[in-house]
Amino acid sequence: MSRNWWRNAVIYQIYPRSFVDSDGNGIGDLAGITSRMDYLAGLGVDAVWLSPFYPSPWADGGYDVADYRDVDPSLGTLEDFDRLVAAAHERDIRVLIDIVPNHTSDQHEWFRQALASPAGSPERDRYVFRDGKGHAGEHPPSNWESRFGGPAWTRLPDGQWYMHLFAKEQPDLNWDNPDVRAEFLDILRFWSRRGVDGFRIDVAAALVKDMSEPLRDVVGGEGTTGLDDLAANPDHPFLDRPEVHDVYREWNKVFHEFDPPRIGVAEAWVQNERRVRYTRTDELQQAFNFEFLRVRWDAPEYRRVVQESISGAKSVGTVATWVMSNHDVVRHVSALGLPAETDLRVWLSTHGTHPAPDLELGTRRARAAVLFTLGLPGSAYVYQGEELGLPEVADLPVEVLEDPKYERTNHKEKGRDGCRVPLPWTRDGVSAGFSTEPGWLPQPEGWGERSVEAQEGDEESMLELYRTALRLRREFAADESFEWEPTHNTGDVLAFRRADNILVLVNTGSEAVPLPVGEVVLSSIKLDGDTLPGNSAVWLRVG
Ligand code: TEU
Repeated sequence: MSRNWWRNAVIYQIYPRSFVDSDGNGIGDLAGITSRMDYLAGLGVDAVWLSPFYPSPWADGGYDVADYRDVDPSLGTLEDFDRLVAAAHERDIRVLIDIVPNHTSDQHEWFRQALASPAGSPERDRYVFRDGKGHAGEHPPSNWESRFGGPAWTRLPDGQWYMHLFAKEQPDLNWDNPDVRAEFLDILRFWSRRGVDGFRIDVAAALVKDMSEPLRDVVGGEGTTGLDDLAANPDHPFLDRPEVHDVYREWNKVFHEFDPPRIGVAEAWVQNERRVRYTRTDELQQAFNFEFLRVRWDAPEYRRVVQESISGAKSVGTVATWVMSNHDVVRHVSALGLPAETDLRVWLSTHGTHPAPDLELGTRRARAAVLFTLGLPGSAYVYQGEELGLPEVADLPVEVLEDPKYERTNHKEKGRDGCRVPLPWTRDGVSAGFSTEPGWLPQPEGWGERSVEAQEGDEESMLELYRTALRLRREFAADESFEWEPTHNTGDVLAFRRADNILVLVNTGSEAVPLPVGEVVLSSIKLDGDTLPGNSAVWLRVG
């Protein structure tokens, strides 16, 4: 197995509860994933990344882990996991798993012990406990806020407060505590020995906090864990501390105890120049590049992002990564069908009705987007269902919502359930082939028309476009060269060369532009004549 497989890999994100259900409980599971390994191989992905499948009370979709060395009974067993890995490896598909080191579930053994132990005890020191401010300690120790809304501190009956950057069921670990550090090294070894090829590291930038007393408040009120705060607070008390890199230097050593070395992918919502530090040669291998989620369908913006991402990655010897969707954001078919200035959170709170997304336009752009991102050098991430062109299900009835964001924001934000609706596999059936039962989230009317069955063999379908693009990409992906093509790379058109003879063109404008001379390898739309229509993309073989 090549040691550098990840440098040009297409990595497919599986949200296990919504992929496919093998045992009829309405919840997707590991055996379900194994049963679709041929589908994944046929799609042509190099690796899968599994979102958490560990025992969990599911207060945050499994990102609240109660036991890092097991499988939640509703999703299977460790033996099922081993079978999944074996089935993937037989087909040359690597397996990455999600590791959640910033916080545990409040049902984790350690947190239960902490609750049962007094203030100042070693059990509490594994988490972030503090006395409150005010004369009876009735105020939180600092102004830090939870990412899901409200204070990042919850008070216990004994008067102490504990910190949680996310839901109160997700207490933050104390990364200054040696037990915590040792525990995660051991967890990495546990899964590496089971054959896992790498890890996606949740909230990678927030592990280490500056807890020197008195705790520093974050400057600027609401939403204090975002990127903007890093701009306002470059020396932020809990985001992107320099000390967090020591953690990844230790992890890197563990990765190299295995052959081939395991890899780590940082989920770090920080600016480009800060993010690249996570991928220095003695740390992690990749970091998600979320810039495409922040700028929408605009060639000049994309040009800037591509330029910065590629040169940033190069400066530390790694490759850029490209992300259009994941389990936390509005599905991009919908996002790209909305006016660019739409605030997607506000849009969600209108149940997706205001403004109404133009799904035809969104789909057309999503087809171009996949030729764009798969045409770029580096590693691309595909979120399950985007290959089917699934839109966001923004009108889920509020009773079924599970995302803690909905409650924590007092129903102001509808949350992330709409991109987690179970996949449609067949035209018919109670849950379009996802399960023999209704899925854990309801699928909208007509979901089966977007299924794998409905698209397979249809040349015009999103699924067949992804399959063809993934197959053809292998011709040039290993060659990391990238060059802008100056004569065409202007205005609404992005134009770049790969591997000397592949020219990628993306037209984000609405007007057709002249098509350069070359042989069409693949286009996002049927081409007639010698122009590239608006909102489309093409790969050309040129001299
Ligand atoms: O997300 C981290 C994170 O910061 C997100 O809140 C992100 O900023 C937001 O969703 C963008 O809209 C990770 C996981 O991907 C997410 O599912 C978890 O809820 C979170 O960590 C806590 O573990």
